[in-house]
Amino acid sequence: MHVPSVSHLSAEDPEIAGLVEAEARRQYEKLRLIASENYVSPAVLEATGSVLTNKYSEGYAGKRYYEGQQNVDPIELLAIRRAKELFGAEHANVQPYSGSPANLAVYMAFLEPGDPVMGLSLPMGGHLTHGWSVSATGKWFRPVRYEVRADTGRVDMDQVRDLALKERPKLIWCGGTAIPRTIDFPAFAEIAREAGAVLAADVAHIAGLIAGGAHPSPIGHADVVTTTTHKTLRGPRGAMILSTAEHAKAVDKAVFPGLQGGPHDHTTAAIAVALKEAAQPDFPAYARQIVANAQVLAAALADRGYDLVSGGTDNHLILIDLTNKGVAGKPAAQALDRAGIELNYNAVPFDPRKPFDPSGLRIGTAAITTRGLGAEQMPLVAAWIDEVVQGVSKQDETVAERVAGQVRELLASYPMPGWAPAP
Ligand code: DSN
Repeated sequence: MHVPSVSHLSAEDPEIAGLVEAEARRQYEKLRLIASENYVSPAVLEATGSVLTNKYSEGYAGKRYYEGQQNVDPIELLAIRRAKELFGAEHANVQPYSGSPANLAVYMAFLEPGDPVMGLSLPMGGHLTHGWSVSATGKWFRPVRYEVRADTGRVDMDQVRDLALKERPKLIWCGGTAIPRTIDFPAFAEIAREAGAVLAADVAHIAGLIAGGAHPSPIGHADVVTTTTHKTLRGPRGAMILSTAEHAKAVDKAVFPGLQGGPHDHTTAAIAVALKEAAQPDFPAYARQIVANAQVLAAALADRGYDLVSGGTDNHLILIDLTNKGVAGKPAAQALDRAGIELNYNAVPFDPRKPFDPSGLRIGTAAITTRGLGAEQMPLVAAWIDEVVQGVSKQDETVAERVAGQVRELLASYPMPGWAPAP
C-alpha cells in the first residue's frame, strides 16, 4: 500500500513505481540516522506532488513575468508570512531551490567576485559553499577558513576573531554540516561587527530545533540566515533565506533574477505546509526530543568507548572518530547500512585520512524521532552500532544480517509518515 496512492504511476511506469515502492520500504525498514534527513508528513508529500508543478511564476507576488498567478501568489505569500512568524524574521525569501543556491544568493547579494569570505573549514564541519576550494564559492571568492580547537572540538572563537580582523572578510559564515555543539550567534555577530563583515548564519541542520526552541536563534544577530527546509524542519527539499528588512531587496534580487528562474511552486506550497506544522504546539516537544535522543545516544556510545568529537552533543548531531576502534568510517558506514542502520561516513577535525575514506561517522536523530523512537530505545541503537563496528574489525559478516532483522522488528512498531506495508 502506498500512501498517497501511486496507482497512475504503477500503471504508466511500473519500473519507476517499483523503485519508488522499494525506496518507501527501505525507509520503513531502516534506522535512518543521516543527520540531514527526515520523514515529511503526508500533507507535505501531497503538496509536493500537486499540480503546482505545472506552473511558471518567475518574479515575486504581484510582479510576475507570467499570467495565471491567482493561486500561486497567495501560496507564496502564505509561505513567506509563516516563515517570518515562525522565526521572527523581518524578511523571508522562499524561492531558493536548495541550500547551495540559497548560499550562492548570499554571495550574489553582498560580494563581488574575488572578495574575501570566511567560513568553517569543510573537514571541521563547515559546508562546501562556505568557501571550500572545490566549490564555486572557493574558486570565485577568496576563502579564509577558521577551524575547531583540537582540545575541545569546538569552534575556535579566538581564531575567528583574529582571522576576521586580519583578513577583513566581507562575509562571515557561521553554521555547517557537522557541528554537534550550539552555535554562538551573539559572539559571531560581535566579531562580524568589529570586522565590518556581513554575518550569514547557515542553519540548515538546526532550523527545526530553532523553530522548536531547542537551539538559540540567529535572528537579531545575523544579517542573513539561510536554511534548507528538509532537515530538522521536516519540510520538502527546498530552502529559504531570512534577513533583516534592510537586506530584503538585495536578497530578493540575488535569488531572482540574479541566480534562478521560476520558483518551484509545488515546493513553495509544501514549505508553507511544513512551516504551519512547525508552528503547532507539539513541534517544540518534537525538537526537544530530537536533542534528548541525540544526547542519550551520545552518552551510550561514549560508555562503549566511542570517541565523540567535542565529547557529546547539544543538538541532533553526533560525530564519532573511529580511530581508537581501528576501523575507518567508510567500511563501518557500509556495514551499518547492511545492518539496517543508515548514516554517512564523515571527516573528523584534523582527519589524517582522505575525505572519501575518512575516520568518522556522522549520526543524526531527527528522522528516528519523527518515527516515534524515544530515549529508551537509544541504548539499544548504540549497542547495535557497536556490534556492527566490532563485526567490521573482526571481519564477521554475520553481524549485519542479524542486526538488520532486529532493526526491522523494532521499526515495525513505529509507523512511517506517508507509507505503510501492505496488511
Ligand atoms: N548534504 C547536506 C548534509 O548532509 O549535511 C549538506 O549539504
